[in-house]
Amino acid sequence: MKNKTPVFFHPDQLIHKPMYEWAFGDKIPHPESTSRAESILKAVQRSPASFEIFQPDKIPMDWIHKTHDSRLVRVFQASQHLAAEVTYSPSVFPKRSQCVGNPDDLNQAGFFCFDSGTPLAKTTWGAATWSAACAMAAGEEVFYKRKTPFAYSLSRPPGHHASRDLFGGYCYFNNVAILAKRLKKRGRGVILDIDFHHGNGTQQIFYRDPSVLFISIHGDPRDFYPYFSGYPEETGAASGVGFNMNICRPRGCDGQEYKSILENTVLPALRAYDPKWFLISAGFDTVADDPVGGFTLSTSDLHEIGGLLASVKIPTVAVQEGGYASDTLGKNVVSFLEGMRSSL
Ligand code: SP5
Ligand code: ZN
Repeated sequence: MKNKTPVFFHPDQLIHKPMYEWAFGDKIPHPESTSRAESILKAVQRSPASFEIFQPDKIPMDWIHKTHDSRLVRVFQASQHLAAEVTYSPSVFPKRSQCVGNPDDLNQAGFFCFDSGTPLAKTTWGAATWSAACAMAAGEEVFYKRKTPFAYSLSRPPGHHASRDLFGGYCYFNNVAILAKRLKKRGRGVILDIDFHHGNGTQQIFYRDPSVLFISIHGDPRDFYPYFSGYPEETGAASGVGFNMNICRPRGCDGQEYKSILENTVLPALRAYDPKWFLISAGFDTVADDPVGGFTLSTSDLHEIGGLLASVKIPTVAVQEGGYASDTLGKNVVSFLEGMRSSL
């Protein structure tokens, strides 16, 4: 591709600073740090011939409400009343059948959340809405203004673990789902999730929907987060049966195996579906040196993977999800994006 690839980012995404997460009793430094986005930005800025960075416009709340329950949205609004220095991780997660949950009372935030790694803060609302705005702006460029066949949303905080009415997995709003809901008017489409973790939130949102094919490749949930979903038997419900595909691999899956999954399983399914749009939940916690994920992909594997995905020649937006090897994250993202550009 000769034209520059637009990249969307807003500086207020950096005001979100989760400090710690609780991991099975241990308090550990939070992996979803601001340095992740900074690493990506720096790497993108180093290739001015390939990329141009833009700030997104604010998005209407309607777009968020098409994906998320208004009570979940209220939890993040209530978080704006927290003191500036407070980060608040819910640690009581009641059984939903036994109570109602008050979204305006942060003591009850655990009702709307499924893990202890996703803290609330005064800044959550601002960062999460800008993160979603980046995905929407990237979509605007590709699918509405039709200026480019491909754009990248530097979304952070990430989104794919957030479902209609639950936050978790470092995710608040499901950025890729918010864009997909808008694109449904243009016909059917595919969301491919290449983050190391199962995209449980995205799966939930489109589970009964035959007009969105969701495919996720991830670490075996018997051993890896999110544990409770991501199994191959989860194929969709009601008229959505057959339009949800989970492909899981054990620890150690390498680039060669990953690429053969794409060539032999994912790309044929994608082409057969004949989508009008293509969204990639682009997580980079699949690389060997990632401190959270368990696969062993390399930077150059990501380049080839980008090339394979762009070979389908469908207008595409890649939305940033996970990826925690902060020193090399920027390089990995650019390698993937350059791989896509090379076959566009
Ligand atoms: C978007 C995304 O990738 N979310 C992943 C959430 C995974 N949370 C649980 C990870 C387990 C914590 N172990 C971290 C070890 C750090 N050395
Ligand atoms: Zn992940």
